Amino acid sequence: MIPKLLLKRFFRSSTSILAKKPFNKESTSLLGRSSSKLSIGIVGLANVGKSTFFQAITKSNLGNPNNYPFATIKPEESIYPIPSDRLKDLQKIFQSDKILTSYLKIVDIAGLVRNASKGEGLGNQFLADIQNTDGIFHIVRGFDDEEIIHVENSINPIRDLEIVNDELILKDLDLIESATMRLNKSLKSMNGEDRKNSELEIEILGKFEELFFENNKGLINFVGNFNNKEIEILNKYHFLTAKPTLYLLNVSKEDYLSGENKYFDNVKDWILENSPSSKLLMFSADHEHSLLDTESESKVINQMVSSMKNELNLISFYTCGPKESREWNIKKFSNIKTGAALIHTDLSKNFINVQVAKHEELMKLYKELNVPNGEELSKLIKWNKHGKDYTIDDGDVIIIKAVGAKTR
Ligand SMILES: Nc1nc2c(ncn2[C@@H]2O[C@H](COP(=O)(O)OP(=O)(O)OP(=O)(O)O)[C@@H](O)[C@H]2O)c(=O)[nH]1
Ligand SMILES: [Mg+2]
Repeated sequence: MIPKLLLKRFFRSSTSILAKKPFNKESTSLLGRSSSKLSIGIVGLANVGKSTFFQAITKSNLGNPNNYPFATIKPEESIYPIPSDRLKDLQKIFQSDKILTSYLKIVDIAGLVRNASKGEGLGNQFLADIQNTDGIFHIVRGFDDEEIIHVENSINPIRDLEIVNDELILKDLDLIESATMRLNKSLKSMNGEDRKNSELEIEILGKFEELFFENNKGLINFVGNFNNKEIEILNKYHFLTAKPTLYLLNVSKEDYLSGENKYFDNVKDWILENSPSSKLLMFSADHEHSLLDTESESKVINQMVSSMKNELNLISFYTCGPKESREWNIKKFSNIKTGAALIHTDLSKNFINVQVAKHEELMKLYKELNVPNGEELSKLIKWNKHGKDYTIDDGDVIIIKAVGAKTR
């Protein structure tokens, strides 16, 4: 398996497999888990500033920043409450006592080294830790500092990107190989529909494997061309390279504040070539860490999180009343009963109908009429009533009516 990939690397084909075998594009399935409680793993080579970043983003003392590789062993988790201007608006409109933000779970993961998939460094365990997350913040070292050990003994972000990319691909190839073996074994005792399904699964896994060999790129790059069945298989195996990834170049304070870094353009070009659907942001773990004790919101961290929320296909809806205004995250295209279940299972079970107003319309009306509060406003606006098949839209403010209960 591994030599084949490396061989392909030397003879990297310029013609993509997609050009030869177009996929059947009819996709409506979304990549990733349908849960709204998603987690983002911080991934990168050992000792590049992952834990420093983790502490900064979660404003916690968890994690274990230290100037030696493999300071982090077990994954550490913390919650990042997502700041929301919409919530602040809604609190004003509905005169809510408090606001409750939505959040993302952030996970600090042990560092990778070259040949991690073959057991080097901390071995294979943290590749499994990455597998358990829904998205990746991929941290790349872009600061020079002789005091800070680099596991490859020099600063070269492109080499580092290639190492991590290869290790994630190799892990996915392992997953494909073991799944294919397992499926082939069980085929012997199968017939009918089950057999057909397993054969199709083996075929799709083979297609994924070929994509790796032909392109040496993560599966996320091909998602737009996959059909529903292929997305289903992609989701079933939690492939590492199918996770939405945001690349974060960790630079010195000075570079961050001046907005210039000598590695940035090359890193951007590498991402364009190898993961064109991913974004790159420059930040300084050191700088963000030094803001830990201040109240100030970090613009770059907010940018990272909202970008990731987007990549994860999450949208937000709101429940508002005098007690609280609350933001809920949910996967795009979810229906109202799924949304109701997030609030309370009974609301979903006993659902009667939902009344919906849009945040933007509420805000417009609020400004135009200059009415003092939401109770008055709710008499003036038209709440649109919908049944159980309603698809939640980003920015919906909702009131659910259920047998024996009502939100707000
Ligand atoms: N100069 C400088 N040092 C940094 C920066 N970010 C992190 N460091 C230092 O780099 C060392 C490693 O940081 P960590 O946050 O522990 O790195 P890590 O990626 O979590 O490391 P492992 O868990 O061992 O993989 C620490 O001594 C940090 O203080 C930075 O932006 N500039
Ligand atoms: Mg660490």
